[in-house]
Amino acid sequence: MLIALTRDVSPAIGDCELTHVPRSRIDVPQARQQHRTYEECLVRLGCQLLPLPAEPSLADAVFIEDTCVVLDEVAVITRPGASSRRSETASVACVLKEYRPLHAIEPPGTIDGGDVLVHGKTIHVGLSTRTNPAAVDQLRQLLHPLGYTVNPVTIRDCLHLKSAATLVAENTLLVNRSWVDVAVFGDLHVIDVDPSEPFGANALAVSGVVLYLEAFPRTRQRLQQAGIEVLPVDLSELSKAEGGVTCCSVIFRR
Ligand code: CIR
Repeated sequence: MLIALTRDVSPAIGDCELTHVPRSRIDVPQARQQHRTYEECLVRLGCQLLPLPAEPSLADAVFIEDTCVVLDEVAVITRPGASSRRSETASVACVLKEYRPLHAIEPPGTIDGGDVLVHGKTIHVGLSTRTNPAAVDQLRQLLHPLGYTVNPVTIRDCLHLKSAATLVAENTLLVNRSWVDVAVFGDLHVIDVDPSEPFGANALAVSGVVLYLEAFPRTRQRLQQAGIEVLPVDLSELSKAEGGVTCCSVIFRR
């Protein structure tokens, strides 16, 4: 059984952090509706929803992926790179302690879950404006005894590693090569985003289906041509806050 941890959209989302997109007005009721539809998709794909209430004063709290890394053996509570987001983790730790032994990244480490790409026992970690080498070292010390290899990855011109690359099948990555060098992933099979859709590398594979933004039809076609089943979802309002499909949930085995 898969659990999908989510958090409702904050009424303050208009004050979100922005790095690579210009600020534009976010329609909060519409963002909420799109988020609910996203949650319904996760339920359709077999997840049991674990929804947290909105954090009225934490603009970015809907992007719950950034607060933790949940593995089969343990959960690691992150220390988000944006100081405005650090208070998001307490409520997540409270819930996750019921499911996993907890660890936490300590200062001076900073890391966002959006930079953490888990592939079996290999954990690729993007060195971004949010994630620093101190956090990578801590992650390695915590997870090496459990048999994980932590691989720091250089990225450029994007927010997180998972803006540049996500897993769409067991050994297949969807990638924007302008933002990450694919050689760092070893011999994984690669599907490139359509050049006209640079933000299209963020996809969420659940139960053999890929949840994917409606906004990127050309890349979606590439996925489908590769035999991948795609479930399109509209998160246009959350995209204005620089969010995608991975960042609105944390999915883990019960
Ligand atoms: C931020 O800048 O932190 C938010 N506005 C967007 C975070 C998106 N997170 C993600 O893709 N993992």
